Amino acid sequence: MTDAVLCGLTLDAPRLMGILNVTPDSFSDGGRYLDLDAAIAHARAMKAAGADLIDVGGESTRPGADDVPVEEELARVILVIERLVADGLGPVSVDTRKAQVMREAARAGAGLINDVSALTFDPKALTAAAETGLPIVLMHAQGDPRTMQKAPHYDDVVGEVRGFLEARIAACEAVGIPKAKIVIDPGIGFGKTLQHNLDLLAGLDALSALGCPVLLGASRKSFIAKIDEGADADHRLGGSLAAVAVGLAQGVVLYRVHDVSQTAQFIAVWNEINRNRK
Ligand code: PT1
Repeated sequence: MTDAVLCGLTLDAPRLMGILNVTPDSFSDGGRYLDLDAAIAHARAMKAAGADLIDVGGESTRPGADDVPVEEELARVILVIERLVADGLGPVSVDTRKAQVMREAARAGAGLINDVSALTFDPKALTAAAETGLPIVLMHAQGDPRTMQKAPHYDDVVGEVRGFLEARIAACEAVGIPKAKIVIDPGIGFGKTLQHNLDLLAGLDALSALGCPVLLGASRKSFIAKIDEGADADHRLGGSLAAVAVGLAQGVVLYRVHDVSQTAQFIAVWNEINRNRK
């Protein structure tokens, strides 16, 4: 744990980022207005269940996903962010790789930028992120979402992810984003085989050594179904909690999750058991 503060959250205990996807594949059809109400209701439920912040994403970045035009992404996320903030459901993070979305989300009240490309996808993103003054999550990915699972390769996955994140921290510092505003993330499932994901989960300590809080996003990801063969996405809670457990053991402070109440309970009990053991 650290004494760091991030968009108003003290990181002296594990924190939960509840996932709010506002993409057509997660909110089927129906009008924007309906999507907005459903999104707000889901965020409210996650906050009530123990989420410390809500991560709003209008671009799917799971394997095979296509790029979304910026106007479409803005149409999906900006009203949602405004409503969340207005309804007191913040802090809100915006899951985006695009400079314009970062700027408009900041204006709408977002308190954190979460970029799965670590500000490398959009050449304007580094400057845009710096100008918002917001804290930023830098995540490692190999390749882009559409093709990243084709043939992931590393000689030393932990060393390469650590080296990449170290270089991105330096790039942020060079444009005036202080290290105190940076969170790092190994990018579970982003251009990684099962073995790469397992090596990263075993090597989270090596990332913490960079001196920034670590965020872990393993919730319901497909590596779980490679171990529990074929488990579909809404039957991966056990595996998701196993990943949280290795994170807790290595000082990870932020968890990006779908199943907020179950994860909050898992962390509370894990903490009590370990406190009593010490
Ligand atoms: C993540 C993350 C994210 N994951 C951060 N942001 C996604 N900071 C979106 C699969 O293998 O880990 N950290 N934003 C979702 N991406 C994926 C990737 C979803 C892989 C599913 C898989 O199933």
